[in-house]
Amino acid sequence: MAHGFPYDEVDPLTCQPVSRDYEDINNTWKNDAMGNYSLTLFDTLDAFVVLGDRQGFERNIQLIKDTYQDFNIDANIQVFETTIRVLGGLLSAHLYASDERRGYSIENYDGFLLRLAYDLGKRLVLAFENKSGVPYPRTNLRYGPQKVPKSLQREQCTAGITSLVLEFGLLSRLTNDPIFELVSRKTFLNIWSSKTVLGLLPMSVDARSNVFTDQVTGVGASIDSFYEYALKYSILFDDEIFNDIWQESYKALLMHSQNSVGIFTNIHASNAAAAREWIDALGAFFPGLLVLAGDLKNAFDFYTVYFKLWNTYGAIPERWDFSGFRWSYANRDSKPYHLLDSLPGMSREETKVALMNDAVLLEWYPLRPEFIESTYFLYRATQDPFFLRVGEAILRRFETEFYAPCGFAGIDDIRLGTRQARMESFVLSETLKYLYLLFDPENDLHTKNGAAIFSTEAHPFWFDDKL
Ligand code: DMJ
Ligand code: CA
Repeated sequence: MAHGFPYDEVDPLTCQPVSRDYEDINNTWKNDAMGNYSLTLFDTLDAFVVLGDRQGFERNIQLIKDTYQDFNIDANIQVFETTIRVLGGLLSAHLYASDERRGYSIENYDGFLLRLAYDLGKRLVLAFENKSGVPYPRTNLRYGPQKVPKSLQREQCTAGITSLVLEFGLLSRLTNDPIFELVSRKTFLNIWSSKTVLGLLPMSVDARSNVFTDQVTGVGASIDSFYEYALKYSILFDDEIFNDIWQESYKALLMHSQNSVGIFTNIHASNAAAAREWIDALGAFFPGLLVLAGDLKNAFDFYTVYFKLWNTYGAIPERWDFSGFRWSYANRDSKPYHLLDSLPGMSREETKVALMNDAVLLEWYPLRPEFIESTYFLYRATQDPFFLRVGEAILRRFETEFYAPCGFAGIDDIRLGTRQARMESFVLSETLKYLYLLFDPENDLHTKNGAAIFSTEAHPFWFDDKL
């Protein structure tokens, strides 16, 4: 806050504020979550609650009140990112500020966070005014989606289309304005109705024509939160249709995508043919979701693969090629370090080189939360101290390698250890939140909250008719 506010982020290495300039914000796809709207602060409001810092919570809410009357900002933003980070942050903070049962309600709170969320929602919902039937990936907060260059409005993905439904659903129910839930739910159900005979959805979509651009599917980038929000929407709003979608789609994954060591691998959605033998850092959320679904065995099997990656790299590579490796679960319980055997015909040394040079397909690690998130959920479900030790190893890396003068810096190339001049908002909103909660069994969120569900950006949501 000292160095970054009111900008979106702070450069953890130089302590300079980071924002996209006007040119950048209107033309490029990089740094898509930014919007010149104090991104990190909105994304982090409920983290103060998690830390038990009531004063910080109130102080920053007041700061937002003094700074933001609306989102009338000339910025081309990414609809999914703004929804999960800013709208989600606002909704969660509003719930805490207004609900006396959770212990963080604010005296004389006038509901302005919800009004701000409503203002943002009305701007975001314009993205659905696309005659193709799927939302535009981007919109301009002041002028609407038509202002965004057409070249940036083509590439959509299944996650981007379907995972607005939790935040939009909650916004509708809290404001009594049905439009948000109506359009996002309808779009979710529409795309689900175009699933293949195997019960799977491809993940790349052309937003102009609403056709899938290829048949590849998996559980990581571009489709991850489709699965997540099918299940979480069904739980938050007690919705049977969404529960059926979760059940059916997960069954299809188990049947066609899971390989013999528990990896959910990429396949063709129409015929289950193998495709692209890699997993990505985003897919590491899936074990945590399986905990919520009550499938601990498959959660642990898939988790173990990511655990091995963490042990090898001290990070999770953004994308990692597992073809050619021989896996063994023989010593899983006693020696989880030895899960990945050497490559056939290779010495230990050669294996090391292969792991470093060949297997890493995308080499960065921006301190993403997913592996930590699954560690947290597995610990909550099993109370197995193994997960605390994993958490400790992660924590040590934050205290040393990732530590920076103004926050924590991601890694540009995990093979070289070069640092990123970047701390994305999810580092505070998710990564450190899950890490903190892992070591805080008495946290209000565990003891006082009753049933709260984490959004895909780790914002606690709950809903009942009393709100
Ligand atoms: C976050 O914005 C969310 O967790 C999202 O679901 C995936 N990408 C980042 C974290 O990796
Ligand atoms: Ca997520």
